[in-house]
Amino acid sequence: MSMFQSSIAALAVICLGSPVFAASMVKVTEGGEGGGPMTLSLDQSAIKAGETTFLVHNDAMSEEHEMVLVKLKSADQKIAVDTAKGRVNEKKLNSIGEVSELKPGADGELNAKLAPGSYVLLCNIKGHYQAGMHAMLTVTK
Ligand SMILES: [Cu+2]
Repeated sequence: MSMFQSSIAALAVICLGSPVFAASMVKVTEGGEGGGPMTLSLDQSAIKAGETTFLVHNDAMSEEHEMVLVKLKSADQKIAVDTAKGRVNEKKLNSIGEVSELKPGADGELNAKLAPGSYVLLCNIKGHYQAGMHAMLTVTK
């Protein structure tokens, strides 16, 4: 193979790989210990529609966390918390997917193809939603 041919081959590989780079990536950081305030934060609050990768990190010292991705009917949809259970009722919500049972210090990943709209990311381990573990994400066209 000549130099010319091998550089064409290299270009072809780069072109095939380009859709991967077009996808959005959202970094999600979770934290907080049992009995205290807890956090779920995103590195960006608005992304474009399409393939999206959520990279989730549990920054807690001793607490397990999870991340559930929910599509809302509207940006102002209220999410009811069952206070006796300390959880939201996921069956009443449009759950797109989740990263479950992340050990302290662990990382997880969720891939989803997102349509434009409003989403909420939350941790639904008992008491965690109420302790602050939810964040809004807006997906635009
Ligand atoms: Cu949690």
